[in-house]
Amino acid sequence: MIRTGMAILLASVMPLTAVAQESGQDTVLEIENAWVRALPPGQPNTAAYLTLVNRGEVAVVVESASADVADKAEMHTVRSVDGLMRMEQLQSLEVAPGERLELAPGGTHLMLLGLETMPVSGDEVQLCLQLASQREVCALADVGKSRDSLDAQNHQHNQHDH
Ligand SMILES: [Cu+2]
Repeated sequence: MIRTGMAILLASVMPLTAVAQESGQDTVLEIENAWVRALPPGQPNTAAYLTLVNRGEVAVVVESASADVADKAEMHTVRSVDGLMRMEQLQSLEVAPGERLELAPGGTHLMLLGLETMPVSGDEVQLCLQLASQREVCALADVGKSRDSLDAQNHQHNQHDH
């Protein structure tokens, strides 16, 4: 009898929990300006950059990343060690409420490791971030040699449309 009671209680509680997560804090993490650097063909790894925007009221923690073109993606930052710039893997990345966190060349980035083939300009790469809350946020990243070259391309496209 007690077990039956428990089962009914759980069944009635679980849907409520699911709804609370749906409208929860993590749907407010947005990815902007995602791009992947096109390196010469044959290189096994490259880097991806993006801006994370937390539009919520609580901190969002990114625990891992993935990309559809790479075996794995790591979060890296660049630190100066004895005058040399070294890449260092980050276990997590926290975005404070209201914060815009820019991952850009020379600083924090996503490292795409074990590429099947190097993406080329014009390709799109899907990047996904796995959050501490078990949610995942994904975005399509443009591929180019630099952010400037991508902006120039987009500008040309816009002019062409007119
Ligand atoms: Cu790196």
